[in-house]
Amino acid sequence: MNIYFAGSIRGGRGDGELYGELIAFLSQYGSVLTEHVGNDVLLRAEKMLSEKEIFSRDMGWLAQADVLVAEVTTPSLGVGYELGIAQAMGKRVMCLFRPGPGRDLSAMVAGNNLFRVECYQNIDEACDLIDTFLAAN
Ligand code: 6K6
Repeated sequence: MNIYFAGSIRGGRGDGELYGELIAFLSQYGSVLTEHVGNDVLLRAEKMLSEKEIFSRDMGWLAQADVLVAEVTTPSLGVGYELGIAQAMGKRVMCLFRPGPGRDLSAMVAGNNLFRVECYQNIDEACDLIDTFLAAN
Protein backbone atom coordinates (compact mmCIF):
# COMPACT_ATOMS: atom_id res chain seq x y z
CA MET A 1 0.00 0.00 0.00
CA ASN A 2 1.26 3.49 -0.84
CA ILE A 3 0.38 5.93 1.93
CA TYR A 4 0.53 9.71 1.56
CA PHE A 5 0.83 11.32 4.99
CA ALA A 6 -0.05 15.03 5.09
CA GLY A 7 0.82 17.38 7.95
CA SER A 8 1.58 21.04 8.41
CA ILE A 9 4.97 22.40 7.30
CA ARG A 10 4.71 26.15 6.76
CA GLY A 11 1.44 26.21 8.69
CA GLY A 12 3.50 25.48 11.83
CA ARG A 13 5.69 22.63 13.09
CA GLY A 14 4.26 22.29 16.61
CA ASP A 15 3.13 18.71 15.93
CA GLY A 16 6.20 17.68 13.91
CA GLU A 17 7.29 14.96 16.37
CA LEU A 18 3.78 13.56 16.53
CA TYR A 19 3.74 13.34 12.71
CA GLY A 20 6.94 11.28 12.96
CA GLU A 21 5.26 8.85 15.38
CA LEU A 22 2.21 8.52 13.14
CA ILE A 23 4.42 7.90 10.09
CA ALA A 24 6.37 5.20 11.99
CA PHE A 25 3.07 3.50 12.82
CA LEU A 26 1.74 3.84 9.26
CA SER A 27 4.94 2.26 7.91
CA GLN A 28 3.72 -1.11 9.21
CA TYR A 29 0.98 -0.97 6.59
CA GLY A 30 3.02 -0.01 3.56
CA SER A 31 5.28 2.60 2.08
CA VAL A 32 4.86 6.14 3.43
CA LEU A 33 5.75 8.39 0.49
CA THR A 34 6.10 11.59 2.54
CA GLU A 35 8.39 10.58 5.42
CA HIS A 36 9.97 14.07 5.47
CA VAL A 37 6.73 15.59 6.82
CA GLY A 38 7.53 14.01 10.21
CA ASN A 39 11.30 14.35 10.14
CA ASP A 40 12.95 17.79 10.50
CA VAL A 41 16.33 16.48 9.24
CA LEU A 42 14.77 15.21 5.99
CA LEU A 43 12.71 18.39 5.79
CA ARG A 44 15.86 20.53 5.83
CA ALA A 45 17.02 18.70 2.69
CA GLU A 46 13.71 19.61 1.03
CA LYS A 47 14.80 23.24 1.14
CA MET A 48 17.27 22.40 -1.66
CA LEU A 49 14.32 21.84 -4.00
CA SER A 50 12.48 24.63 -5.78
CA GLU A 51 8.83 25.30 -4.97
CA LYS A 52 7.88 23.91 -8.42
CA GLU A 53 9.89 20.72 -7.85
CA ILE A 54 8.18 20.17 -4.48
CA PHE A 55 4.72 20.77 -5.94
CA SER A 56 5.08 18.46 -8.94
CA ARG A 57 6.79 15.70 -6.94
CA ASP A 58 4.11 15.81 -4.22
CA MET A 59 1.27 15.78 -6.77
CA GLY A 60 2.92 12.77 -8.45
CA TRP A 61 3.14 10.96 -5.10
CA LEU A 62 -0.49 11.79 -4.35
CA ALA A 63 -1.50 10.25 -7.70
CA GLN A 64 0.43 7.08 -6.75
CA ALA A 65 -1.08 6.88 -3.25
CA ASP A 66 -3.76 4.36 -2.30
CA VAL A 67 -4.73 6.38 0.74
CA LEU A 68 -4.18 9.84 2.25
CA VAL A 69 -3.86 10.16 6.02
CA ALA A 70 -3.81 13.79 7.17
CA GLU A 71 -3.15 15.16 10.63
CA VAL A 72 -5.25 18.34 10.54
CA THR A 73 -4.90 19.80 14.05
CA THR A 74 -2.50 22.55 12.90
CA PRO A 75 -4.28 24.39 10.06
CA SER A 76 -2.23 24.26 6.85
CA LEU A 77 -3.03 25.61 3.40
CA GLY A 78 -0.92 22.85 1.81
CA VAL A 79 -2.74 20.06 3.69
CA GLY A 80 -6.13 21.57 2.78
CA TYR A 81 -5.08 21.65 -0.87
CA GLU A 82 -3.88 18.04 -0.74
CA LEU A 83 -7.18 16.96 0.80
CA GLY A 84 -9.18 18.57 -2.03
CA ILE A 85 -6.95 17.09 -4.73
CA ALA A 86 -7.07 13.63 -3.09
CA GLN A 87 -10.87 13.81 -3.11
CA ALA A 88 -10.89 14.81 -6.79
CA MET A 89 -8.58 11.87 -7.51
CA GLY A 90 -10.99 9.50 -5.74
CA LYS A 91 -8.54 8.53 -2.97
CA ARG A 92 -9.56 7.18 0.42
CA VAL A 93 -8.96 9.96 2.94
CA MET A 94 -8.62 9.93 6.72
CA CYS A 95 -8.28 13.13 8.77
CA LEU A 96 -7.07 13.02 12.38
CA PHE A 97 -7.90 15.98 14.64
CA ARG A 98 -6.95 16.57 18.28
CA PRO A 99 -9.62 18.82 19.85
CA GLY A 100 -8.43 21.43 22.34
CA PRO A 101 -8.91 25.01 23.50
CA GLY A 102 -8.80 27.47 20.60
CA ARG A 103 -8.88 24.71 17.99
CA ASP A 104 -11.77 24.56 15.58
CA LEU A 105 -11.64 22.23 12.59
CA SER A 106 -12.72 23.77 9.28
CA ALA A 107 -16.26 22.83 8.21
CA MET A 108 -14.77 21.96 4.80
CA VAL A 109 -13.13 18.99 6.51
CA ALA A 110 -15.48 18.30 9.43
CA GLY A 111 -18.54 18.41 7.15
CA ASN A 112 -17.16 16.33 4.29
CA ASN A 113 -18.86 12.93 4.20
CA LEU A 114 -16.28 11.64 1.73
CA PHE A 115 -13.54 11.91 4.39
CA ARG A 116 -13.19 9.72 7.46
CA VAL A 117 -12.73 12.42 10.11
CA GLU A 118 -11.73 11.20 13.57
CA CYS A 119 -10.95 13.00 16.82
CA TYR A 120 -8.29 11.68 19.17
CA GLN A 121 -6.44 12.76 22.30
CA ASN A 122 -3.20 10.79 22.23
CA ILE A 123 -1.01 8.72 19.92
CA ASP A 124 -2.47 5.40 21.11
CA GLU A 125 -5.98 6.53 20.19
CA ALA A 126 -4.76 7.79 16.82
CA CYS A 127 -3.09 4.43 16.09
CA ASP A 128 -6.28 2.51 16.98
CA LEU A 129 -8.27 4.74 14.61
CA ILE A 130 -5.73 4.19 11.83
CA ASP A 131 -5.89 0.42 12.44
CA THR A 132 -9.67 0.45 12.03
CA PHE A 133 -9.52 2.63 8.91
CA LEU A 134 -6.80 0.68 7.12
CA ALA A 135 -8.15 -2.74 8.13
CA ALA A 136 -11.43 -1.85 6.38
CA ASN A 137 -9.58 -1.59 3.06
C1 6K6 B 1 10.92 22.69 4.06
C2 6K6 B 1 10.83 23.64 5.08
C3 6K6 B 1 10.01 24.62 4.63
O1 6K6 B 1 9.57 24.30 3.34
C4 6K6 B 1 10.16 23.14 3.04
C5 6K6 B 1 9.95 22.44 1.76
N1 6K6 B 1 8.53 22.35 1.53
C6 6K6 B 1 7.85 21.20 1.35
N2 6K6 B 1 8.45 20.02 1.24
C7 6K6 B 1 7.68 18.91 1.11
N3 6K6 B 1 6.32 18.89 1.11
C8 6K6 B 1 5.71 20.05 1.22
C9 6K6 B 1 6.44 21.25 1.32
N4 6K6 B 1 5.58 22.26 1.43
C10 6K6 B 1 4.35 21.71 1.42
N5 6K6 B 1 4.41 20.37 1.30
C11 6K6 B 1 3.25 19.46 1.32
O2 6K6 B 1 2.14 20.25 1.76
C12 6K6 B 1 3.40 18.31 2.31
O3 6K6 B 1 2.98 17.11 1.69
C13 6K6 B 1 2.48 18.66 3.50
O4 6K6 B 1 1.47 17.66 3.71
C14 6K6 B 1 1.78 19.97 3.13
C15 6K6 B 1 2.23 21.10 4.06
O5 6K6 B 1 1.76 22.34 3.57
P1 6K6 B 1 2.15 23.74 4.31
O6 6K6 B 1 1.24 24.75 3.64
O7 6K6 B 1 1.83 23.58 5.78
O8 6K6 B 1 3.61 23.99 4.07
